[in-house]
Amino acid sequence: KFMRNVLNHPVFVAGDARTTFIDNTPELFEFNRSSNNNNQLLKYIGDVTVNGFPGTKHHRKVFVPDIKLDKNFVSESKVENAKSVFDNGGVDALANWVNKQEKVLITDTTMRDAHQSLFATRMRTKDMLPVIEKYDTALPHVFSAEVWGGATFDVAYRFLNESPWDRLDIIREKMPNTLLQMLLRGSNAVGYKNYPDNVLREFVNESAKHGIDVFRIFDSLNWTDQMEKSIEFVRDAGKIAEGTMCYTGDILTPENNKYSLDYYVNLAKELEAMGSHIIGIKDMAGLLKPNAAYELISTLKEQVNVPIHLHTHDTTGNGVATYVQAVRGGVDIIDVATSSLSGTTSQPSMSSLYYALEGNARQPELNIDNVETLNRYWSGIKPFYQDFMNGTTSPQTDIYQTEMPGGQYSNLQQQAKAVGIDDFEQVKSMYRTVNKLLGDIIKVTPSSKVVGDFAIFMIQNNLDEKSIFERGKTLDFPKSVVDFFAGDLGQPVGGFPKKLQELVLKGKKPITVRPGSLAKPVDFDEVADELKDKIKRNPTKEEVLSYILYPEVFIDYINNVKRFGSMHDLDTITFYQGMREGETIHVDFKPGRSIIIRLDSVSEADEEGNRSLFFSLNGQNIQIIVHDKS
Ligand code: 3PY
Ligand code: ZN
Repeated sequence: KFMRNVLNHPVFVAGDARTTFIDNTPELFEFNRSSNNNNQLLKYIGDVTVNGFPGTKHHRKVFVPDIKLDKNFVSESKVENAKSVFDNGGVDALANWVNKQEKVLITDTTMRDAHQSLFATRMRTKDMLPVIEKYDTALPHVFSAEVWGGATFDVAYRFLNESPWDRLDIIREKMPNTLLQMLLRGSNAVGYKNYPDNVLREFVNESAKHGIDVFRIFDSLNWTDQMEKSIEFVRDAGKIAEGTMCYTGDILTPENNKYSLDYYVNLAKELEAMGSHIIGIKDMAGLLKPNAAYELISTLKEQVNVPIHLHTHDTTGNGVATYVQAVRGGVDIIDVATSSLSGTTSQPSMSSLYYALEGNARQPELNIDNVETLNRYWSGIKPFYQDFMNGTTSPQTDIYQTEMPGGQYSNLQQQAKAVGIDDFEQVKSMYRTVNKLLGDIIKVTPSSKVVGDFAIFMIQNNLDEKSIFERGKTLDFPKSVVDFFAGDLGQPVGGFPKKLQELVLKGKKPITVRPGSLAKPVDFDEVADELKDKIKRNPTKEEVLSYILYPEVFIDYINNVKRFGSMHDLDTITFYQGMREGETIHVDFKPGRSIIIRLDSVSEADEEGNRSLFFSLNGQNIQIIVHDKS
């Protein structure tokens, strides 16, 4: 990669690569860290030390466990697995192969949904690396590893100072023998709003090029019109399209809701007819009860021909029981996470499931010792992320009533606190009321945000299901609620509640067609020019896409990289918490090459609010000045 970067560099191409080339483009020569890189890194450490990292506390003493993954692995030689079948025979061969497996296959969500659902997607690539390097030989029998998509894209840029594309490249390179899976929010891609079709196509193509094999495609209202294009684009890219239905309500009590067994069977058939290679079931809130799982899966297995892939969250505590029944019903693939990053709002535990199926012919094929070894590693890095944990430590059975997705449980709590609402019970109860007011909709990103924003708005304005109709005319509703009623998210099952829609839209006319069909295609060249102006160089295709999806977040990221350089090699404790006086850290930026940084002291702030941090870097004293924002 290094040689490619150098050889493609415009200066090199122009035949102008004298020694200043190295001085002017230090980022290409990382193996020889320049003092500029080191200064940038110290600036970053200084800034976090003085000003903290959003959402973290400054801990006095942090326990850093000694974690090594070098030993204790049973390496399995290359086996026939989902990836090899797909690479050799394509999608159809893979679907046949999955259908033929007696043992249930698993998807490991540890590096995507697990940390998204437990600690706000804050896991850094550095902490994944040791596992990524061992993965192919440690767990060769998994169907796939979910490693990308959902919130990881946004959070990588916004909080981790990482490019999500680079993360994917690293994973793809080190895990060539495992199917890589991503979560795609249908027409919302990895964002929160609709994008024009040509953006979606480009995004799918680039994701495929960077290594995604399986695209789990869902729509937050289960509106298939919104999934059709994504399925088509994934198929065109030669990859695996997993058209997915979000599960809500309870098929065991169909009289209470519109999401009946028939509803899901028809939806699955529609997704199959649209070209889904696999049907996904996304139980984002953990509402699928064990007997319902058996009913749903066994009926789907009779009614559709493609494999069934079940995803649940363990929020209600019944995840493994649900899986055991789904396995009995004939499910082909199920989603689990490493034990230490499983449970509650995350997926059920991989090893618990393994043992729950002891003596069952469908027990997944796993080297359980390797599973435990990897788990010890994950368990060791978990404390790094303690500040981002959502505080849920036990099953939340009230979710059966609120139907709130795992990922939202913690977010909404923060959102409510930020506007002074501490009573989360009140928020949960209002969430339920609002869902009824909206006509009982599917709740998952971004439709779940509509319900959450609306609930907070109701509490802030002292409204209930009656007074909203009396006072609604004079109120400005939250933007997400207006957009929802305007049809910008698509059409909910059974349509909009008309009275409320009129109240919210105040004369604005809602759309009833797919928003993407109205959106003007993006002119990529034009956007590239605009971006070039901002970043003062030619952007790559991926960068243009990132800018289209998250314009401000992306520019902030570029500015941060300019200011602080790459933080890839910095340990996670220092990344989030900076250093304490007297502390020494090692930054290993290449095997066998490291720098040693000690923070000797931090001065009081001067009149302008600046503090001096006295570091020693490989024995050399360096002073860094940081503005104290407090
Ligand atoms: C996402 O869209 O990020 C989700 O995980 C929804 O459940
Ligand atoms: Zn999920």
